[in-house]
Amino acid sequence: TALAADVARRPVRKAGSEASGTTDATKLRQEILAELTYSVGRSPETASTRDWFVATALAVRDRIVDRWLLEHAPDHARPRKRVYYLSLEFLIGRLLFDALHNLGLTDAAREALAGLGVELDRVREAEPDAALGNGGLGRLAACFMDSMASVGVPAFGYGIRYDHGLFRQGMRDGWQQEYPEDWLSFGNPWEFAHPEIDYAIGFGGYVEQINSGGRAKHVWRPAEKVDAVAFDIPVVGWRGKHVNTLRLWSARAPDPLSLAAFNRGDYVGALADRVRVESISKVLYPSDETPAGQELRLRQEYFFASASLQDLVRRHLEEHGDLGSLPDHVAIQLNDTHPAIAIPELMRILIDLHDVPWAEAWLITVGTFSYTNHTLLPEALESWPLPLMERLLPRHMQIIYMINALELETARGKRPGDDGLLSSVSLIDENGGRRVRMGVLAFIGSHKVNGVSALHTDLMKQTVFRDLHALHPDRIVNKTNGITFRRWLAQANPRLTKILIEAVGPELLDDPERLELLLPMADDAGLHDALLNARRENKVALAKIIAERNDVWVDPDALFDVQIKRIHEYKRQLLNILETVAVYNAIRAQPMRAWMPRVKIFAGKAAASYHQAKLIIKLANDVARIVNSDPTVRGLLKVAFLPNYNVSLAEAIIPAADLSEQISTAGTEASGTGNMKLALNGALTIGTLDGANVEIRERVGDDNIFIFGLTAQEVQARKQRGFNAHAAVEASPTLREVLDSIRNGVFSPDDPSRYRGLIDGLLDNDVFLVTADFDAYFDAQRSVYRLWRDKSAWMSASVKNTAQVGWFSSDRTILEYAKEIWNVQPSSDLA
Ligand code: B1N
Repeated sequence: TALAADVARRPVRKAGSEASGTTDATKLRQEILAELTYSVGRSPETASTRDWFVATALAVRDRIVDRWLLEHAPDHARPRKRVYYLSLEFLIGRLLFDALHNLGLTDAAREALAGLGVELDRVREAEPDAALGNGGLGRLAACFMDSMASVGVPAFGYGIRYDHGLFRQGMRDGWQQEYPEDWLSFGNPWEFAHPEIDYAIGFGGYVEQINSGGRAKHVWRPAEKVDAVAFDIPVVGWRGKHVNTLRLWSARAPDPLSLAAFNRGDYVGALADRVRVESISKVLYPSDETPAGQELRLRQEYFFASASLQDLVRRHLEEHGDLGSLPDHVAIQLNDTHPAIAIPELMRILIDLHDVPWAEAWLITVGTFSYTNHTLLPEALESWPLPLMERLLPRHMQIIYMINALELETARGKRPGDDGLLSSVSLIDENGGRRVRMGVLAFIGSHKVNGVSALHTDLMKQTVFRDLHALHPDRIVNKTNGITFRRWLAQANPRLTKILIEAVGPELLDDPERLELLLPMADDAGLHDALLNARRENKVALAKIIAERNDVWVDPDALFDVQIKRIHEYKRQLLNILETVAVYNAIRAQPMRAWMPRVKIFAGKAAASYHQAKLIIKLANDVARIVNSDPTVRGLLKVAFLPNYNVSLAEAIIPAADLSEQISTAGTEASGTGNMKLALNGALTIGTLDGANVEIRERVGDDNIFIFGLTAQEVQARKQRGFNAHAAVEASPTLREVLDSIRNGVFSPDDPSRYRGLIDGLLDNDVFLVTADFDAYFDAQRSVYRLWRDKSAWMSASVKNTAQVGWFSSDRTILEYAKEIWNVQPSSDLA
């Protein structure tokens, strides 16, 4: 088209060439001013920090758009195979520094704004966090978007544009309070609304069988329709070479209001339908590895899966004409089972709408999809009641039955007479109310299924997917998670980054494995000094945040011991609190010993309905209040639970951490990614042999990590034997004293019985083996102290951590997916 040709001819603005530093700043300054004037409608004299943020974001966005349009121009070149990353969560956080850093414009923007009397760092803080995710799973999707654009994998991320992201966490009296989050209230300068890109999404109704030329055809007649409208966020990769798209769907009612009701004077009723329909994209489910289970959640899943499939099928037909070649040009990655309904949806599109025969449709489907599993916790495995599925998605349910029948037939052929196998690989769970198992659906509808760390992938094969693995032995593969170093090193920790670049060269930014060049300098006193200074500045900055938010003063020279992640029993924040109390008791018993000053820092949200997790938050806050105000302790031990953990707070805590707590019960944490971020920034890990900790240890070496506790195998064996917490407590006087003091109300004098249930429950049924691992953990913490005393030994271990975790870059992870799952060529591989 003429437009496309015009776009292709347009010169692409150069991003951040080093030589043009000042001119870049001058130009950017003019562009920011123009945006402030003509897009925001403000003068520099009256502009608020938020106005400056919007103007800056718009100016930076303009620089991304030319390249974006060019890459998406229909006649740009033969389109390469594309990846579609389907995820109910994208925990992207703030975007300004991502864009500036990747375009090489951070310094220019600082200078440009300074020239306008505005400080870039204040502008940065004016951006709300996009918290469209709960934790690791959502943040992984965000890191992957950055890496796909950086290594040049053409990709779309597909998700939901929630009006309200994860709730804001407040504390009242030490109890978590949930408040609505409102990231869109001042608009979103990064997004492009595309009201013209919309798809009808059906729900309910019935399936009609019609005879079409002697063949039975199924036509789904939904009772209800919702429109899915596209909002696009451009995702620019490192050095601005590629721009991908994050396309988020928003629900819109086909009929905005009932005029009949309105004219009757029923103003609420006039909008009722619209409110109900649009509730689909209202709010993110805050449950993380705890079941959501409600109908609205299933509606969200189908809504975004269907919109995304309609969109990519339309694009494919425009470009290639027929659907038989779909697997050659399209790879769809399912981020957990949340979008797994896309599998029967593609089958429906192929069979019902495009008359593809079943067998061919199934080959196309399996060739196109792949699925990532993120958890083995039984309560987190999705399944939907049959009656709900039949009511909401009657045609999909028919297709699921058919898939199941054919799969069971194959299984029977391979293992005649093995009924146990048949019931375990069935799509329908017959125990306790019939339900559709989304994990089985995702598994059999995919050509590859991956776990997120080596240990997790092994456990998948041995436990949840044991029988499916036996039937499809080549399907399960491992793809150990990764993190984008651009955000988690360069942007979050500029002080450390500067030192690292001085030590190993600026090529580090393109190739993180160059960090290994640090190894020969691991004992260099000059390097240690530089690193200590940088770390201390980061700790002073964090101490300021702790003072502001918690009204607690902490000593930047103390050991900062951090556990930051969702609050969950399997992650064992409780184990950490018990050790804190043990140290407290020890200080009180011998106040005059030479105690190492230490700060225990916690942050994380609990699912609103997860009472035990919320009680653990309260306990951390109760312990903090008693310990922090005890004159005997004299500040040698401080405890701070920082409220409202999010991506931005993580960016402040991680560069200031000395010790990283990764202490989940072995076999429960699929991978972890905070563990990687902290090790990269030079914190030493205290952790179990769980998830990616295992691979971190392999890389940094046993001497530079504090590993303790039962292994996954031992945990399994202990549970089989029937673990008795009472015996473990009897064997440990320290633990006994700790549990007694909490149980008896030492930390809850206002309500002495507050923790009786918690402690009795632990003794009764210690599901996550907190008591079994306590002594080993306590001892490991003593080894931490011994190393901390020797500053140069500690710093040497810290350098060896940073130096040897380059492999955990999400660029590496994405290159593995591209090669072994998606069969796409990253442009960084192209000649
Ligand atoms: O996914 C991360 C891993 O690093 C973590 O170990 C893992 O716990 C996390 C239901 C989940 N697993 N499952 C979820 C999230 C939301 C939800 O509604 C489950 N999150 C993980 C990345 O691989």
